Amino acid sequence: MNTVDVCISPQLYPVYHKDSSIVVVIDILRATSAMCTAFEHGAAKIIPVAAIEEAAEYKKQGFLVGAERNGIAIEGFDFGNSPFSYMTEKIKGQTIVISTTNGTQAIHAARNAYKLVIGAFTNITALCNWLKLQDRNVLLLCSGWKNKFNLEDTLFAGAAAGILMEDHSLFKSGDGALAASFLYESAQDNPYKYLRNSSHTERLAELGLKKDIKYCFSLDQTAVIPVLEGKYLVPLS
Ligand code: 3SL
Repeated sequence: MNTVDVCISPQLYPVYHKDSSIVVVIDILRATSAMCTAFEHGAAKIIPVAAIEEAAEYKKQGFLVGAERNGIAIEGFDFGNSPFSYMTEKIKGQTIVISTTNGTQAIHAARNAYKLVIGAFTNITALCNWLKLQDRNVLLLCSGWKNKFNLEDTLFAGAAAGILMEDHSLFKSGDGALAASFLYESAQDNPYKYLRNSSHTERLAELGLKKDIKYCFSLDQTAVIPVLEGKYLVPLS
């Protein structure tokens, strides 16, 4: 039987890696939520890059580029990491480049997975329905914060693992999936409130970004599942 498990940090990814697994990269606040939003608003492809220098090279070549570090949009680029900044006609049909503190680092770490897809509360139902049909191991990879555990990614991992484990014939659960699903059970009535003292919620709130946090916890804003093909994220067809 296939397994669903949760890896709480990109640093631990090599320990969890299996050649046959689908990896779901998660950065709820805010990278993977922003990526889903960009596709929902018509972006054709996203090139996720780990290094700012690489993002700057793409900018020189004329690409639209989003770049963020520590929650702050980097000067000289077109977007930061707010999902709202990707709700624009400007990105329709475009290949855009994104570099973020943790999310694009996690994508980079897992880029050689059998298949890498992007997860967020904003695409959770479409993502889980698709994962159930794949007959594959699933690893929910949390981007965390600078390789540390973070609450919001693990909550999402718990929500997704809970959905995948509903049908006991589909997945065996690793302890990471069990722990994350127990955590989500205690948060699900009001995840936003549950997170109010968490480090990145406080960081974004101090930057005046509470609206982003609320949006990133809204369910099913899109049915798009971004998948990595070579260096590009594209909508799964
Ligand atoms: O860590 C990341 O990749 C970002 O999502 C962080 S932030 O929400 O833009 O601050």
